[in-house]
Amino acid sequence: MTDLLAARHPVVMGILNVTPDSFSDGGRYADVDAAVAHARQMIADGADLVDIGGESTRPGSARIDAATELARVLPVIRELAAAGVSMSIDTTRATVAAAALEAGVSVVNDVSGGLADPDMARVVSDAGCPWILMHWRGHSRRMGELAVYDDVVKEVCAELSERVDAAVAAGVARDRLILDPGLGFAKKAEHNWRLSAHLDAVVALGLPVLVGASRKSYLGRLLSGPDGTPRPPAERDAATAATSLLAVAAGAWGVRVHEVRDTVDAIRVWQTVEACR
Ligand code: PMM
Repeated sequence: MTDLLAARHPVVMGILNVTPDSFSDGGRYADVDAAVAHARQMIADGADLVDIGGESTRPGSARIDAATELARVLPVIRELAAAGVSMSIDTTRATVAAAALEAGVSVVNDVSGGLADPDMARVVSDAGCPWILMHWRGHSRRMGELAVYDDVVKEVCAELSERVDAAVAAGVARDRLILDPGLGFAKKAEHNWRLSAHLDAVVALGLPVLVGASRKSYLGRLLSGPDGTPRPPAERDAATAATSLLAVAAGAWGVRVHEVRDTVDAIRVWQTVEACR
């Protein structure tokens, strides 16, 4: 997994939500066999790692307890570890991260950037694993009211830098950190678009940057039909591939997507054109 950070990029992370209620794939992979089969398909489609989440972060969603989160993710992690699949754990809880690392996960994807659980830095520094710090202002219930910015790009960069400083102060090696602007988290559509347009500012912070636009509601709104109905999540994959490719072209280290093949294909086209320059 060290290789993943040092060498190969762009990295494509396939999303596996083993939740009954995630906005796009909630309920589809709650069963272990279905989850494992989908993870294997994403790897076959070109994913470099599978991001496993047991708690929905959908705006407005209620929290579950750690035992429920663990009961959802651990059986899937164990099976995928046995199959040699690279995985990250999408959690804000240190206990869940520690158990997932123990079970075979090699990256911690923390949408709270270390803010939700003061123990997370210790778990990550003990493991020496990569830690994705996403820009976050509060749990899903309060996300809407926190989407207030004068200059979203500057503020996201400043708040991410604070999280990096806190992680390093807590003993985590800087070269283990990956940043994520947190599209859709305490952000309105206009904030997401501005962050996409100015991703170079996040990249300029000097750490690998992951971008997760996949199927998010602002894409659905962009693609609304004539009656104003947002395009449903499963029909946002072309827009996801376009947004992900723009991120990679702007210097992102990796992208997090539900439908892996479209994005992998788009990246291959881009790489081929780049190789001709
Ligand atoms: N988005 C979601 C969940 N986890 N993790 C990172 N690092 N970045 C994201 O943008 C992100 C995430 C919400 O989307 P989902 O419900 O489809 O997983």
